[in-house]
Amino acid sequence: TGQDKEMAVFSVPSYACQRRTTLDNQNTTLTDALSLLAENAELSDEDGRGVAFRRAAAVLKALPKPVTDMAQLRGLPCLGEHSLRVIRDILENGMSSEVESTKQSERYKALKVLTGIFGVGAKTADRWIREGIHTLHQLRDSGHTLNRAQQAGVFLHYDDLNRPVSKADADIIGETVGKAVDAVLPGAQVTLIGGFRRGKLTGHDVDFLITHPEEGREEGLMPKVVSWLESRGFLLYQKTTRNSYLECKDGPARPPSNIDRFERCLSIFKLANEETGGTTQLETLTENGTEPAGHRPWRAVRVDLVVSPVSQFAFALLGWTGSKLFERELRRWAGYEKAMSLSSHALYDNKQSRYLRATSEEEIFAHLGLEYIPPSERNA
Ligand code: TTP
Ligand code: MN
Ligand code: MN
Ligand code: MN
Repeated sequence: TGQDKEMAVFSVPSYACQRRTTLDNQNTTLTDALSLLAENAELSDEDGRGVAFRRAAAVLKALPKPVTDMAQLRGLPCLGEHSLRVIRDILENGMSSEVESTKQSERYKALKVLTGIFGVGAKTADRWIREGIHTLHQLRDSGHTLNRAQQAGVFLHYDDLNRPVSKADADIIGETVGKAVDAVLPGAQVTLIGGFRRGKLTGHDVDFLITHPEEGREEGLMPKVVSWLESRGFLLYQKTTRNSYLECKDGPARPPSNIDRFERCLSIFKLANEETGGTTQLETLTENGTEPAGHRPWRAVRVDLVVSPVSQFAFALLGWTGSKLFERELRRWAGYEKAMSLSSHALYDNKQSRYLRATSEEEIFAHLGLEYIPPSERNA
């Protein structure tokens, strides 16, 4: 029919790492719905379902135009029965009852509130919910002993840490981190990674990768950077984990999981407010009784610092730029299509039984037989 001729037909490769996914998403209604179901599955310890919804959402993010008709989806990869049902509901009825009822459910709402606490993951949240704890008030009244991270997350900085961080804030923090690194190890380099490297305008945290052009000089760097920052009052919280890559049993060969072993620091930064002088916002008390942001000249921001030896820098850069699904798909591609194991430390070729070196992301894509995808197009 004439209508069919007008309708855009899409074609998309199977792996997200073969696609150019910019931030210009033409299907936000559909991808928001699928992402919510993914999040709910992940928070409910159903990772398989979570990944399936993430993959489906990623396919829609890669389409150049809004989907208007189910027929346009014919032949597209990664769209399972369940995801197609959600998409059909939204195209036909303007909404998916599954998404709406998930969003309204007490369990989902409680999971969101509790995992919004720094240091609280799905498992802890689930345990609390089964004890009837659904809100921050109930958590406080429960008498549970919280660890240091969770105390910072609940009592001190809940609202700040759940407010998006802007690129401008990320740049200011980047300058401070740069100063710290330069002071303790001249010549060391700081690179903005994570969502901001992909061009996002806001994020839930700010991520930095630190290295030094001379292999080995980066050893022991993190504690020095952290002391520099701490002594100048830039840190509200920090937990440093040392590099465990060389200690791991099998040696550096094929780290089995996607969890990397770099020296890293999870921190909460104290970011001074940009604006000149007095408070203009009129806030009273925040929902959870912490001091409102408008009454103090700073805000709390989550910052991740990672230190990599220069020999692993390209792998660390690629592994920490994201998106999370893009990373997962790169590893899946490497394993299934190339018989290689990719981590944030190295690329191992199982057929040749050897590591493949790389000093740039471009080289890693080439080793993997993939077209190079720049960070701004890794927003799967
Ligand atoms: P995140 O900071 O969690 O995500 P993001 O920066 O893409 O998004 P947001 O704006 O919400 O902050 O992680 C950044 C990248 O780091 C992501 O690709 C996964 C990777 N990463 C690891 O490799 N190891 C880890 O332990 C963590 C937490 C992240
Ligand atoms: Mn299903
Ligand atoms: Mn991030
Ligand atoms: Mn992070």
